[in-house]
Amino acid sequence: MGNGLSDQTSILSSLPSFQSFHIVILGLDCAGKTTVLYRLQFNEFVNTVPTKGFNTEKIKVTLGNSKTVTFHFWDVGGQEKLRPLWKSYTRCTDGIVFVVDSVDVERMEEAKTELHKITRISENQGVPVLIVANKQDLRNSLSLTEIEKLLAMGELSSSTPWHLQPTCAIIGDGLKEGLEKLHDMIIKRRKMLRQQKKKR
Ligand SMILES: Nc1nc2c(ncn2[C@@H]2O[C@H](COP(=O)(O)OP(=O)(O)OP(=O)(O)O)[C@@H](O)[C@H]2O)c(=O)[nH]1
Ligand SMILES: [Mg+2]
Repeated sequence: MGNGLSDQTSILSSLPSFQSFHIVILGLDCAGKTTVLYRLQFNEFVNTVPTKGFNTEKIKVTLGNSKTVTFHFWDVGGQEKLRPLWKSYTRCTDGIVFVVDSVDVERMEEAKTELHKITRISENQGVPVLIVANKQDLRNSLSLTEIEKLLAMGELSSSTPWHLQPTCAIIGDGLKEGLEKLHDMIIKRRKMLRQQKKKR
C-alpha cells in the first residue's frame, strides 16, 4: 500500500480543473501590475489607481494548447513603503510575475535591486519568475536585451527559472504567452520536486 494521501493529491493535481496556481505580481509602483491583472480578468483595459494594499483575483486563463488553467493572482502595491509586505505574499507561492516599466530607465536599477532581493529569500529558492517587460507600446521602451542586462538577469541564482516577456498590458499583448511560459516552468519544477521526494 502506498501513501494514500499523496496518491490522492497526485491524482487531483493531474486533473486540470482542480489546479489553481498561486501567483504573486510584484514590481515598482506604476509598472502596470494592476493593469495586467484586470486585463486578464475582464479582457479589456481598466483604468487603475495606485494600489494601497493588494488586489486578488482567481482567473481562468486559456493557454495556447486550449488548456484552461486557474491562476490565483495576488497583485501587491509597489510603492516603496509597501514593499516590505511583498515577502509575506510570496510565502508558498507557485510563481512570481515581476512587472517592469520598459521606459522607466531611471528606476531600472531600483527594479533590479527589488527583483534580486525577492528571489534571494530562502523560501523563494527555485520559484519560477516571469519578468514582464511592460509598456512595449511606448516609443522609448528599452529592448529585451537592454532590460535583461540592466536587471542583471544573468546574476539570478541558477536555481531560479525565469523568462523575460515583452508585453503591452493595456492591449494585452504578450500576457498569455508569458503565463504559458510561467505555467511550463511551474509544472517542470513540480515534477522535479516530486522526483526528488521519491528518491529520498
Ligand atoms: N502605455 C502603456 N501604459 C501602461 C501599460 N500598462 C500600464 N500602463 C499605465 O501605467 C500606469 C500604472 O499602471 P498600474 O497598473 O496602476 O501600475 P501598478 O504597477 O499596479 O502600480 P502600483 O499599484 O502603484 O504598484 C497606468 O496609467 C496604466 O494605464 C502599457 O502596457 N502601456
Ligand atoms: Mg497596482
